[in-house]
Amino acid sequence: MEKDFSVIDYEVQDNIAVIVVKNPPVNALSFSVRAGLLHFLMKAEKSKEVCGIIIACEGRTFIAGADISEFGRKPQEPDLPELLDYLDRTKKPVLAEMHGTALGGGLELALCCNYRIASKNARFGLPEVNLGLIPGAGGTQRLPRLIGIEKSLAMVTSGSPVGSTDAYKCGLVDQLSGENLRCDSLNFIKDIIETESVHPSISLKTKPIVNDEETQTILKTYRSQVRKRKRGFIAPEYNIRSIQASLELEFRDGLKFERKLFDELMEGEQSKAQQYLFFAERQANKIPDLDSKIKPVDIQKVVVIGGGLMGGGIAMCMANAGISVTIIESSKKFLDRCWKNITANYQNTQKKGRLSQEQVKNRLCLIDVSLEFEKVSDADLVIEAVFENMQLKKDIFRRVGKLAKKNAILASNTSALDLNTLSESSGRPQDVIGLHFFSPANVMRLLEVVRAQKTSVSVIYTCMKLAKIIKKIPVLVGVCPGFVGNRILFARQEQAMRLAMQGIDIERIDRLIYEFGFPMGPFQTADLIGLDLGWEKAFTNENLLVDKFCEVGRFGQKNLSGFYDYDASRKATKSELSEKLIEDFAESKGIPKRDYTDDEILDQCLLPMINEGVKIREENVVTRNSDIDVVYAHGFGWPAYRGGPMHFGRTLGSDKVLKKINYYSQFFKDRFWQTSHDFRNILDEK
Ligand code: 3H9
Repeated sequence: MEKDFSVIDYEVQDNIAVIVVKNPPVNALSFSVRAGLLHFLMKAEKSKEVCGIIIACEGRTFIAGADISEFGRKPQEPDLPELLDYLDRTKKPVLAEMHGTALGGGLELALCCNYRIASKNARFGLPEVNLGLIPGAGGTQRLPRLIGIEKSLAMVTSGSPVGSTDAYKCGLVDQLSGENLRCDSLNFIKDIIETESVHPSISLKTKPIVNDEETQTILKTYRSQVRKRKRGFIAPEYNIRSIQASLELEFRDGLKFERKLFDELMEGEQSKAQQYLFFAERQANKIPDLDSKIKPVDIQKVVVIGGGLMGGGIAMCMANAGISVTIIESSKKFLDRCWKNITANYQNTQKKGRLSQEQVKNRLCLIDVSLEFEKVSDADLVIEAVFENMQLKKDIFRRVGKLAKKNAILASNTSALDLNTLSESSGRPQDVIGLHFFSPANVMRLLEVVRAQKTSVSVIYTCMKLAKIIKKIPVLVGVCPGFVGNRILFARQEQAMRLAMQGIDIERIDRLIYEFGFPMGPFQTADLIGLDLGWEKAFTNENLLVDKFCEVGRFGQKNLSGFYDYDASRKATKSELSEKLIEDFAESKGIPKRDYTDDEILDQCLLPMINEGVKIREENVVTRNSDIDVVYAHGFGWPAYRGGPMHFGRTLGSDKVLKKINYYSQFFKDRFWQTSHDFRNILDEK
């Protein structure tokens, strides 16, 4: 293939070769960048005029890593290790000039340079673990040799970047730049050339890293941490193993070992699923057919109606992003409770050291609480977050529709009610949208942005942009009962109840779902959500198992009795009463007992989820299958290393999944097992 060097600029200034990567948006190390860098490094190395080299980037960031979109394809040479090997052996001093985010292969490249300079707001990380990988171009061998084992372990196992102050303190960068990064780089390298005859190279560090008892304890601590926090993920342990190799192996052998682990992970299903989710998350931001002329509205003032747990959490999201917010409540008692909850929440975060006193103060200053409904009139965005009662919400929308200023966005946080009906009651349905936050709203990253029939594209666009500002992962969905997340969850919960009624032990079902990778099983989930959600004594349903639990006052964790019994610390134990309730109910419905293998139980819980996902896609509730997977991975505990229900189903094979669903549909004659005619085509969609 003809080499294209247009992604690199090369110029020589005062005997310094300045090599600039310009591969927007994030200067990923695509084939043309690798080839160009190698070409110009060789040119600089050979040039008699050049005494030193700077590698820098144009645009918003230094190199943010290998080009993930090239993964899975046959690599084109030079590959990254080949390029970095050349860089490592360059005789002339090389300085990495970093701004923005130096990530993955980008940081690995910087570690091959003799020196590193960075702007004050730069960030540095090895986030490969988030893609189910380890750094594959020397990161796990060079980083510990530079900054030690403990910090390296923290970086590779969390995947989180460190800021420039930390990076400077630990020696990851040699100098922080003031106002003019390029000018500082040129001065830095010129000084170095004048004062130093030998330039440091991490690969030539002969002093071994201390491998003493303390180091072994650190390794042990990280191992046990990732086992708990990243249960089921393979990559965190591989990262630790590779860092450990830097203690035990000579540098070049360490590189080979790292590469072997990297290749192994790259071939595996977990990394494929996590890479898929990386792009799925970014795809979810894209609204089809968006008119490029539309500009998002600047949201500066938000009003939240309802200061319960949800409303308070939503207000905190806004304040955390620097947006001023007013919470409106109907009584002083509720307002006081709301304020107390919010302050306690912030104080807890402060106690854990995640926020300073100053930050807490600033955030609280942005939150106002009020009894005056009229305050909606100067808001750019009004979010209704009162409890799920259609009449109450309709009344609120009627009032807000009249009071809110022109072009203000009117949002509902409803999780269950018909948004089309609500939007009509406002008298300005084009301004109405659903913003379905998940509890706790200030923590959970998923946001279902619900488009009603008449919602304007500009309102949707603004809300998708706002979601990013408040650090949420937005997914645009249409109106249907339960939207995407709850609708699919309902399908699994229904079938789990059915299994229990056929005599399958609920602990066994919960264990299997937990072992699949969910944080908890269906019955633990039901107890946590509350069995009385939507239940009213006067309208108890004799066809629902959960209603039988409510009738005897078993509401779940909230009153320490549901499918399980709970002690004061909410530790669950088996409940004989619960078993009896299930058995009696099954008997009254004439449900025969059956036994199933573990695989059959898992199939019965998971297949209805995939099936429901296909129907959701068929009804155009979402734009693409991957949107469903983003909802599931970020809001409903589907293990990221399995990609989400649609990815999982497609990987199993649409034929196989359909065959199994058809098999079970002989026994269960209801909508959860009825499939779309187009099932295979829909599930196979990429
Ligand atoms: C690696 O380096 C392996 C090596 O160790 C060994 C190799 C042998 N590649 O997130 P955004 C695209 S693994 C390709 O919305 P932000 C992204 O898809 C890599 N494309 O922006 C999107 O495209 P579009 C280790 C990439 O400002 C656009 O850039 N590095 C890559 O919110 C904007 O992205 C990582 O894991 C990439 N590496 O955040 C870093 N990165 O506009 C991954 C981004 O078409 N990247 N794109 O949808 C990030 O964490 C964030 O993108 C970043 C910017 C913080 C950089």
